[in-house]
Amino acid sequence: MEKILVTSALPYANGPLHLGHIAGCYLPSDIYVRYLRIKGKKVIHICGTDEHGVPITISAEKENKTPQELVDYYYEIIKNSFEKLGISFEYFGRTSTERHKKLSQEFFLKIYEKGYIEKREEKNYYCENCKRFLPDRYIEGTCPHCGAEGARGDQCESCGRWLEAFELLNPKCKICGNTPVLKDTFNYYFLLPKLKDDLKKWLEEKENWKDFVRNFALSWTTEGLRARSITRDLSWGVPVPLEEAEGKVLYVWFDAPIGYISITQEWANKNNENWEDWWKNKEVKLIHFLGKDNIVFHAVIWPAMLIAHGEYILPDEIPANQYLVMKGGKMSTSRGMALWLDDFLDRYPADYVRFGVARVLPETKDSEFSLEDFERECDTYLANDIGNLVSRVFRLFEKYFNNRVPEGETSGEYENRMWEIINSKIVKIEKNFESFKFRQTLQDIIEIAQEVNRYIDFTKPWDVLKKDKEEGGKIIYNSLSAIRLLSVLLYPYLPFTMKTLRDSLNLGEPSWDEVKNPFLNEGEVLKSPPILFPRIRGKVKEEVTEEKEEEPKEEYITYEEFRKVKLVVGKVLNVYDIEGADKLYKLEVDTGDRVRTIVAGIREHYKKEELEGKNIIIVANLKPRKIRGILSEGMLLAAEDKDGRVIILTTEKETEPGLGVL
Ligand code: B3M
Ligand code: ZN
Repeated sequence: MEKILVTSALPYANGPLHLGHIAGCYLPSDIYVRYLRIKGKKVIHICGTDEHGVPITISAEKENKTPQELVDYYYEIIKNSFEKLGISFEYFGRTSTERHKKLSQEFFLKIYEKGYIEKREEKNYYCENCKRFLPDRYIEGTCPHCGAEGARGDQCESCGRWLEAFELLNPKCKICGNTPVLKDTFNYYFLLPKLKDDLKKWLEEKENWKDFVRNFALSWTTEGLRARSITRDLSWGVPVPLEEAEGKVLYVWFDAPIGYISITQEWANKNNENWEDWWKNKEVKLIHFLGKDNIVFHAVIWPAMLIAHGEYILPDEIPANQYLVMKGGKMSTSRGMALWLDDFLDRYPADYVRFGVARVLPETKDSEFSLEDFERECDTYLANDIGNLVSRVFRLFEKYFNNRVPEGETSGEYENRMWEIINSKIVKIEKNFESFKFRQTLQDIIEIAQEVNRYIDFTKPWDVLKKDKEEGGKIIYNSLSAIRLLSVLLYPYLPFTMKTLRDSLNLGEPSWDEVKNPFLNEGEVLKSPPILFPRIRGKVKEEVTEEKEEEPKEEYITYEEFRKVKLVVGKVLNVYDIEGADKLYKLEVDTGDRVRTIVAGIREHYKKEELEGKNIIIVANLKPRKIRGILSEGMLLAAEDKDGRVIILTTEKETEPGLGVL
């Protein structure tokens, strides 16, 4: 059986997670591994905290903790948040373990002995005020490539380039703001140019990678490939395993990816598995999920390390994502600017958060997260399209069949149509899951739910069941089976609610066989599920429909649909009677663009002079239609009170005709 080793970038244990992390890496990887498990693949999902390096020591200093205290603290926090969000790792480890230290040192020594690492004398920045060397992130300055301010001594977040501290323009000590001086020291350099040809060849084969990932990596093999320092004068980290190198540790980006292996070892050790069956097995597919600022390290440096080492497999896929931005910029822990995951999990159920983020996954370009869209989409798709579908079907199922699955033909005019549409979507969904297009996949799954709703709207089981139980049972049978299908397809996105739904269908872990054949067993007794997706905004619709259960469901329109309605202010110029129509007036209304004729049924309610000169609200883009031989070019808005009196809507203040209505 195909084995797939999936990793998610190891988050630094220096702060809580934000939605940018989730969108960039952890949600897509979790959707993917859940899909693979449904497909029956042998998969392990490995992650853990990255606990070394300057990001940790800087945060520790800021929070007045030792680095160890800091990573212990954030390891727990991060692990818990992932659990709450339902991110399913086979193992969530950390890089401060003995095992990790040992493996990283072995790795270093092996490629050192093979001649890929070289000691070099050099000058490093030293802060005379703080009396210390200033490795990478302890220095900030202007990026020499893109000119961004606040570029760090190891990388510029703006253009994503890996930097050396000495390249920065106008360098400053991050701790005290002094301009540092250069002082003699030595470091160990990873001789990347030696691996250039192998790397290039390996990358060129990756034709199906996302363009921005492959191109970014390839450009490195042509331009940016030079020897890089992989050690630091720092006391926190994995000590360089050479006597002459006392006081030096490995650069965090050297040891962090090795964490994927050491954490797999940890998992194997605890689960009686053999880690070498994964990392030294050419049959295994290795997939790294990460955000775009980590591409260089995973698509260039890490593969180079692996090639140099020689015993391990190389990544097959790097489905990196771009950034999720809030209005105003990229989220970033170090800049304290973010939508914090834990805040969201306090306010919304985990599946809502997963759904909201999945809708805006930055798969090919940066995407923006807006709270308003998030809430609206949860109500539109989760509460209406999916939640209400389940409740409307179960309501009838319970009432007419006492929850016992009726016999049901699966063919018929409407059934054929529905299943045909569903089946063609499934082909697309499967393909898109395989190629990491989780946003489109979710859209297609929603469209399946909408199709099932349409099927029910057309067939009207609430009417049919009153006259013909068998025919109505058929609609219920097909709808329930489609719901079962949805419970599998949505599982990667909404694991908590789909588990609840599947419990009520007497089903356990989902499997792709159910997608091929979703039909339920006749005679089986199911349980009615609770309301799966209460609305976030406004009243819970389920309560409303409960009362008038045999009515067709109240139709919601989306904001996009509503926006198509063009409402404008119109000024009534003249009002005429229409012969032979004692309820109608013909109005001439100035709508800014022109004078329109509108026929309206308000003659019994208004005198002509009450209307003339009034500002009223017109639906301006309603298709013109003839009423009593007169072409009416719009509709005026009015309210009706309980005695049947009609009251036209006007503007509160005098306005110009043609004003758009918000
Ligand atoms: N800790 C960077 C980050 O959290 C880094 C990833 C390591 S993956 C081996 O963005
Ligand atoms: Zn200083």
